[in-house]
Formats: sequence, C-alpha cells, structure tokens
Amino acid sequence: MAQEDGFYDPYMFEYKGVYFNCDLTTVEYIDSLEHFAIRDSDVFLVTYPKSGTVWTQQILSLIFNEGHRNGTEAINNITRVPWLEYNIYNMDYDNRPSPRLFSSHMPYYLMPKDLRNRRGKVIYVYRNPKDGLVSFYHFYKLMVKATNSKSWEEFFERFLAGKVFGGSWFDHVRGWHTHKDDFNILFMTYEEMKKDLRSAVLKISAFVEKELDDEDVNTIVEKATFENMKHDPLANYTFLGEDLLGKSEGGFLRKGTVGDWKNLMTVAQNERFDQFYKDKMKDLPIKLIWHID
Ligand code: PPS
Repeated sequence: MAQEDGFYDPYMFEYKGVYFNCDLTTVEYIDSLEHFAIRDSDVFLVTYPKSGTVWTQQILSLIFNEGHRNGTEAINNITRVPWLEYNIYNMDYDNRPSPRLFSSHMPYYLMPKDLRNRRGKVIYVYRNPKDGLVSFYHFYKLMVKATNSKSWEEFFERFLAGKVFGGSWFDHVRGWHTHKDDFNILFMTYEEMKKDLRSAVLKISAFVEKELDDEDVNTIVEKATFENMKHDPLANYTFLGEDLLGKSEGGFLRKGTVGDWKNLMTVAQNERFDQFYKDKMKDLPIKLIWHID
C-alpha cells in the first residue's frame, strides 16, 4: 500500500513495483504465474488500465467464437477472455480448451516465463495517457472499493506517481516496448482502433491467424462499436455488479473518444503532464495520437 507518501489506498497492495486489487488476488498467486504453463495457441491481451481492454476483449472473443458472432451463445467477455491475475470466477485455467484467451494488466516482468520465451501470443494495446488518466479518474469514482480521495487534482498527481491499480502508465508502456523482443507481440493503439476499426480487426485476426470472411468481419466491426457495446450486456461490464462498480448503469463504457482530456485538464496541468511525459518517455520511439479532428 502506498501509505507513506500521501497516496494511501486500503484497497490495493504493492508488489514488485505495481499495485493490485486486494480483494481479487494475492502475492502468492501472482508469484505462481511465473510457472503458468503456456500453450503455443494462447493469446494474451495486455494493457495498462483504461486503454481499451474491454473493447479488445470483445473483438478477440468475436474473432474466435462463432457463437458470440451469431448470438447463439450468451457468455460474457470476462468469461471468454478472463483476467490472468484476477481469476474472479475461479476458473480452471489449466484445463480450458485451446485456444485460450486471457487479459492482463501486468508489467512484462510478471508474465509467465514461457510467454517471455516467445511462446503464445501477446496483443499489447496502449492509449494516449491523457485520455487514459481521465478515463481512470471517472472509473475510480465508480469503483466502490478504491481510495475515497477522488478529487480530480489529487487523482492527477496520483496517476503521475503511478499509485493506482496497474502502477505507472509510463513504466508499463516503456517496459513492454523495450522488452518487445522477448515476446511474440503485436502492438495496437486505442486511437488506431478508433480511427479505423475494420483495419484493426483485420490486423488482429491476421496476427492470431484466424481466417474470417467479409461477413464475419462486418459482424465483428458492428458488434464492437462503442454504441453497440454500451448496450450489450455481455460486453458492457454491468455483469460485474454493484459490489464492484456501484450503480454504474453502463458507465464503464463512458464516452469512448479521443481527446476528452481537454475537457478536464487545466492549462497548467497539461503543461506539467507534457513535461513529465518528455522526461519519462523522450527516448522511446512511440508516437501517440492526442486528439482526432
Ligand atoms: S479496464 O478497466 O482497464 O478494463 O478499462 P478498459 O476497457 O481498458 O478501458 C475503458 C475505456 O475504453 C472505452 N471503450 C471503448 N472506446 C471506444 N469504442 C469501444 N467499443 C469501447 N469499449 C470500451 C471505455 O469507454 C473507456 O474509455 P472512456 O474514455 O472512459 O470512455
């Protein structure tokens, strides 16, 4: 817990530089994942929180499951693409049929050893951190069990300090990019998905080697739009219930836009953010999209 530096949050614990939800996992379980046996057919969707995880879960499950595409199966996204570090439905991951799909917010160094030896596949989705911060701020306000110091000014500082679930955006993105050669990995950005969803679906399906016909692709694109997902009870996370997200009423899918940070960040905060970003990320060759006209 980040107690000593003014960012105390009783609902998370720190482990090896990142923060986890106290109710949903343990140090022992995270440690055990080092030896989690990977199959070549496994696909891991990895993100820093609020970067488009649920969106990509939806795309992946639609790519892999015909029953999800044609509506003959009613299985929610979290069951189809469960969290590695948060096994909230107590599933038997070892005996799941192939191909197994997983989600994770973990840094590269906590992932199973086999995955770090280029077995299985990783799709890493990242989003410009100003929008990620704003999305996270709204998410914290929904969450029942998260720090109750939720003013925008404080959350802004908390995010820069990395004292939030998932740790520091800057360390997460840097870590995965600089260790990319250890993994069989595809990088995607939230913004490219937003600009051209169809191309994003094709890119992901090519990477996971799933052939789809035009009709399948059309269905996936349609079911993965913000509007459709917001009203899809299998995709909009209302199934998590009020214990976790309060009376969110679909608020998990909040706006789904690029550039919303401009509605919340002050000029001074924006300048501070830009400087912080420059200091932390200057030598990393990634190009982010901060707004779409
Ligand atoms: S979490 O809690 O880490 O799993 O959250 P995550 O799913 O990564 O991020 C939530 C944000 O993604 C937006 N979202 C979408 N945007 C565009 N299109 C679609 N289909 C879509 N699905 C989810 C969601 O609205 C959150 O962003 P904000 O900016 O808060 O709206």
